[in-house]
Amino acid sequence: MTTKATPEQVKRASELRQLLAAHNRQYYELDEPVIPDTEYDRLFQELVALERDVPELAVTDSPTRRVGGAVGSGFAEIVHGAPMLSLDNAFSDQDVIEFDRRVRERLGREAVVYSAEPKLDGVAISLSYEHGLLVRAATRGDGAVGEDVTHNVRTINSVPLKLRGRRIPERMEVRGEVYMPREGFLALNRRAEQSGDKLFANPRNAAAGSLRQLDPLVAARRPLEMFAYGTGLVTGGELPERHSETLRRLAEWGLPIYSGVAVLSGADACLQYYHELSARRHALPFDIDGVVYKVDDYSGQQVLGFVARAPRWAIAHKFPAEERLSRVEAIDFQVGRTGALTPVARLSPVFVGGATVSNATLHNFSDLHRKDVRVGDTVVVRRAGDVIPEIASVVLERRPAGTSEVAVPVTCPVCGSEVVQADGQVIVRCSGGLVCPAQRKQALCHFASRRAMDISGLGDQLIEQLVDSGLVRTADDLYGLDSARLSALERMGQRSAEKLIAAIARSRKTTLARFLYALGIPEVGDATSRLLASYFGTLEKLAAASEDQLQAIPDIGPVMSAGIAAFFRQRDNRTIIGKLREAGVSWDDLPVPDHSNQSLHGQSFVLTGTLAGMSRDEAKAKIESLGGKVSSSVSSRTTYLVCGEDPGSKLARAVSLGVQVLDEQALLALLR
Ligand code: 9MJ
Repeated sequence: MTTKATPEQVKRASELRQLLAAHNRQYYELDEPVIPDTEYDRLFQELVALERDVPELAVTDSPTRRVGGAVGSGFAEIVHGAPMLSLDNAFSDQDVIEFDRRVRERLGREAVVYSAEPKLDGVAISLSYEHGLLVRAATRGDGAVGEDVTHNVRTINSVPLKLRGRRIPERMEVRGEVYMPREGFLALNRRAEQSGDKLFANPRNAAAGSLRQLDPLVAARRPLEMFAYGTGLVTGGELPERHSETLRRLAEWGLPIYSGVAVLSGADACLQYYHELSARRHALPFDIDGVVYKVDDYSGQQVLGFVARAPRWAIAHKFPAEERLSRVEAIDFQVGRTGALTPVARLSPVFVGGATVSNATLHNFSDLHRKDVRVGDTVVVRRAGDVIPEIASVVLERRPAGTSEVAVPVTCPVCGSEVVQADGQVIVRCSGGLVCPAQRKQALCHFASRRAMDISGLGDQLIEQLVDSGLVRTADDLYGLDSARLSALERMGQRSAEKLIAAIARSRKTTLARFLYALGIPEVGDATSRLLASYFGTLEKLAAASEDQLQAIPDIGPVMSAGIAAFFRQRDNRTIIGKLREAGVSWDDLPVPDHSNQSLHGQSFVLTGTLAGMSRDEAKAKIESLGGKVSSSVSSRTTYLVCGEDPGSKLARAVSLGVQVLDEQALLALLR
């Protein structure tokens, strides 16, 4: 029995059709989506469900029956030989298990073999080859008719203009995805930012925008790549009987095929592939948004056929969304260790990238103003991998009336000191220094952190309590704490107080490198701290070094030298260092290298494998202190390859180039 539509359902279906049509146009024709894909999917699924429940709502021009957008102006139309299908989505393991059950039932098989492939997040493309020559390239368009983008696709290096090998069909449509590797995308946006051009929201939009350039010279400068994942109409030749074999054949003919395609039996194996790839996705050089499972044998595919817009023999298993919509409830300013103010958006909690997010960074004020984020805005929140959640963009269409631009604060929100912005710099700083409790708290967190003084049990919350209660003002105060005063703090028992005191006591014995890092000298991270420690050997020598002397050290530039010299000139810093040493913080000084000896000047070293007596950083610092250079790859200009335990491929390369190889003993002899 079919139900009759209620007036509300009729109204909602019409709203959804209009919304989806508008978003389709933004996405496919203008390459400028305003909502995340998941939000689009949600609206789409809502319409699918409505039409399923009330079939009279499923009008023939519903967006649920179409693939993609219309053909944009400026491009010739190309009628696809076989329709370019879209894919149905699975959002959970359960969805995949049900897909597999449906497939098995329809095919009457106990188990089905699938091809599992990463789902590239790019632009679908159809390449027409005639007698092995590329004659046309078209976008998907509406699935039946696409846009002619041959002029641009010809500029993509990975697309063969001529196929090689045997048994190439006379006419063949190759289907695949044009994408932009992440690194190329970031470089493109960096250039756009420098020249004041519009930035692309993500690599997919950048790829789509590049393909739709009318001038192929523009497209040629864009770092586009292509992977092939199937075929359309094929005549005048035969393809194998299985999809996975076709992929292999396409690779033999010179088409780029993703190397991680797997042939798997059953849903469990598919899910395992999915979860493994999901964990590795951010290590790939390009964006993928899920995994595609396809029934591998064409006979099975034929039996299954397709419904409105997607085949029944394939499904796209999507990774959890990395972009979701939320509302900005407030914009606060966080004060960092060096006083830098960072705007932070407080959001209505949203589940994104596998976690609930209620704060998102806006990086700095120029980012905040470029994106023009305001309180009350609906925003796209992005959380990818381990990256801190950020606001990708504002959905301007949903901005409520009466909002205003966020102003740079004139005083520090924590200590009330004046806020300063150096000329031409994006960073806005609180001028309070040690007066500012926020800066002191951050400095203490850094001081106690694992790579600094490594005081276990001294975390953010406890530091907050210690500073607020007045027990600790600067790092040297930590060494004067006793368990009686500590246990007076809320949530602090006698035992944990004693444990903390013991951890603080243990941290007294440290290394010069750790101590330097713990001081939080502007621009000096842990690698630079190690370099400075091995170069100067003692704190006194470093503290007495002039800017010029510092700049003479390899890898230390003018900004860093100025920062280091200024740090040691400051009285407060010298006082705190003195008090820390009085409190018993100590380390063994290192032998001071003789920097007048530049015996390795002009020689280039590459290190491989593990050295027994020193770390790579130490070896690098020693070589550099004698005037030598250390680089990461072997070339004909390399003087020596230093080879430790378990060397990598660099050894073979050095041998083949005739580069002299040194073992650790030989290196030590040279350093002496
Ligand atoms: C992507 N986007 O990587 C398909 N796709 O197959 C793969 N897309 C597809 N297959 C049939 N790997 C229609 C679309």
